[in-house]
Amino acid sequence: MTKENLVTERTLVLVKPDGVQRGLIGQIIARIEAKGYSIEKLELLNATPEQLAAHYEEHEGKPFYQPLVDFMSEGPLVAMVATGNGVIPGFRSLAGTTDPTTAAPGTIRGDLARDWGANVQKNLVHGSDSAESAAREIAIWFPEN
Ligand code: RTP
Ligand code: MG
Repeated sequence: MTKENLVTERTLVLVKPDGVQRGLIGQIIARIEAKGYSIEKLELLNATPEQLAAHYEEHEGKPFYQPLVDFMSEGPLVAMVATGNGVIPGFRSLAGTTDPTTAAPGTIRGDLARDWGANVQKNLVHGSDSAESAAREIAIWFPEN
């Protein structure tokens, strides 16, 4: 089977409000495209409480949950569907580890983000962590499909 015949994966990427506010949308998209992934859908929007509750349901009850939802409501974010073989782990790798303080140089978080917020890590991007998460999250942010 050639690479071209493999089923194309989709992942949900968010540029979080800190990334939009800091003017980093273009740099983040450029890194995704430079890696060879494609942007299939893209929208700048203000997240609704319902979208954030659904998106972060796995974190409900954790100490950083409410600060996280508040941070994600601070301003507009960019929701994207990125596609390409291996894009789910591939984008997580491009993003770097959750804490930007220790995220590796060369990653989005390692290069472009710095420290912890008071109660939550302002780490610029979100990427789905599995095929199941991607399908669930794409339906939250692009419900028309
Ligand atoms: P993401 O879901 O945003 O792609 O990031 P992730 O998988 O690396 O991190 P996850 O554990 O799913 O946490 C979701 C987001 O919550 C914030 N967070 N803050 N202790 C903290 O301050 C803390 N822990 C998590 C981050 O914004 C993280 O990306
Ligand atoms: Mg996560």
